[in-house]
Amino acid sequence: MPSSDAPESNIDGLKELPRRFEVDLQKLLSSTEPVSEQSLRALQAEYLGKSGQLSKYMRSLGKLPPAERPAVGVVANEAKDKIERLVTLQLERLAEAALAADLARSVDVTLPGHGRALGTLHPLTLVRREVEHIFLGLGFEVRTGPWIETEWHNFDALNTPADHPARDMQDTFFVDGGRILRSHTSPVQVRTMMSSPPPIKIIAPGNVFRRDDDATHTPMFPQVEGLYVDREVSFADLKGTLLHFVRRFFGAELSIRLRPSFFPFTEPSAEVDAGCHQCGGTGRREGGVGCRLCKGSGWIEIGGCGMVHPNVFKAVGYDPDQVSGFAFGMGLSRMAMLKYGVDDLRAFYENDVRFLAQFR
Ligand code: 2NL
Repeated sequence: MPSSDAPESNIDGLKELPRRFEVDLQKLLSSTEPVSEQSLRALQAEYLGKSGQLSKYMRSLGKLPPAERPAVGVVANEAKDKIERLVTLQLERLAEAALAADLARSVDVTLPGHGRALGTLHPLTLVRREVEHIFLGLGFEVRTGPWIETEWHNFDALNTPADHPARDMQDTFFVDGGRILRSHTSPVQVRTMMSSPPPIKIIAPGNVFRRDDDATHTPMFPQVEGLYVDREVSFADLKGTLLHFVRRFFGAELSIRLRPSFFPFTEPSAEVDAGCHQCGGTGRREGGVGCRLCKGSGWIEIGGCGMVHPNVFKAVGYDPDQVSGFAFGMGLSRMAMLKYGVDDLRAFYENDVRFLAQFR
């Protein structure tokens, strides 16, 4: 806020300049807004800047008789020095005030720190680890293998003929080079049997791929299969193993039910049901309403199983007259839905942290 109009080229006006600056400075300091380095510099520029007041005096210097010019120059320099000293003084005060405010801040060192929020394991990972843990306790080893497989390891070795519908383009993903995305983890067991002699006692957890995509199917889903091959392995061994697993995984009171079924790679074959955890196997909710989860049946299907087909043993070079074995397979997302009471499969694949953070 310069306090006058275009200055005269007179020495008195020039001498007045620092005092006028001081008046403006006082106005700035007493204004309600806090003084900043920026506002001080702006005021300084009004006086000493290129188009500031001092420059206007200097431009009119040329109109003076040459003899008077040096004296005016001296006054101009004094005015400039005075204003600069005033600005510097205020800047120093600003810095001191900032430091004092900083030092006056009190810090409560007893407050708790800002801990880092830890991530959580995905529910499907938790379920896979739990399944692995239970079978490790029964003497099974965990084996994994490639997602991209040959048709032979995924189908032919598993007694699944070339004209079987599962081998159709509609059902299986075919990739370049005549390979496929494995449709189950059975090829892991096939590879294990081909590379080592019996006995074999393994589970094969991992992702598998099928051309399905709707409310109850995703094109990729995690599975776990198990295989036990030795002399005289029986269907009773299979039942005992599955019952032990279901009771450790879902609850000690539950039973299992095996229903006759068909798989090309097992004979006989069965679907595995576990007692429904929602209604305790009764099929009814409170008030007599039918249980929504098991649709009133009291049973939930968790997978399939059977005795390894002799043709599978022949394909991997085992003698079906010397060994027998059982195998089973289950979908891990289904197991996770049942265990945690999740009613939509897609929740596992949407990566919504509000959902995922519940599994701590
Ligand atoms: C299901 C059914 C099953 C197998 C998988 C198998 C593996 C070999 C030999 C024989 Cl190497 N069988 N696996 C057997 C029966 C059922 O899975 O519903 N899975 C989700």
